[in-house]
Amino acid sequence: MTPLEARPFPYAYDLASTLLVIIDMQRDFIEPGGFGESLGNDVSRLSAIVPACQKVLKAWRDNGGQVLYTREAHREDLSDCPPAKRNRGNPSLRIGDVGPMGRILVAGHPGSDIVPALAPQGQEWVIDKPGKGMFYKTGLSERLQAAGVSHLIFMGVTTEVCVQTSMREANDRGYDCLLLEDCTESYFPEYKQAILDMVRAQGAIVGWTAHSESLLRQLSSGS
Ligand code: C5J
Repeated sequence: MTPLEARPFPYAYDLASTLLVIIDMQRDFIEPGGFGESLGNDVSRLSAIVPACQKVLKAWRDNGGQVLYTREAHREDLSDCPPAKRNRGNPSLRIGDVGPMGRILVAGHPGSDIVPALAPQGQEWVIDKPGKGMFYKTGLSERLQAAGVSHLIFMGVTTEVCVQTSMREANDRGYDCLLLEDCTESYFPEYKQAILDMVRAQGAIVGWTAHSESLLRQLSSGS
């Protein structure tokens, strides 16, 4: 494919060896009543990116692209949630507590679901991760290697926590990573901007960034 218009320079990738990675677009982070709000955040900032993510997801699927979803979700017995993680920050609801959408960040409870507008389809990969990064205790490295994946295009939340951590983990493992600027968000706009700048600094030290329009144009032109 023609390299994508991106920063700091064009991003060359091949659809067959690239995954669209959707990080933690879960009700617990994006909808009122979930974990994000229990930490005192304004979740409307995050829900605002859903339409842009939907457009990319549709175009990617229409082109036969593969999709990987992550969810930050723990086991029922919280054996994969260190007390330090559960107790930090004194939230009004802790991981595992019962909230309006079931137990907070526990797999199988409604809050841990991907928001309906971006729901996974068919055989798309969905992994639950106990940490911020998608490689930690998930077996993902082996799966990506077996599938011959070399490039990862990221969307999701939050930019400076799970998106950044996953992207850095992937970069260290040799993947060429691109972050879609308008398809990621933070509760703190200044943190999002800092991550976009950091990722593409020093000749793409962590990876590339691009506006989703750049990817959509390329996908619709079939080049
Ligand atoms: C957070 C995430 N922010 N998915 N998780 O705790 O970024």
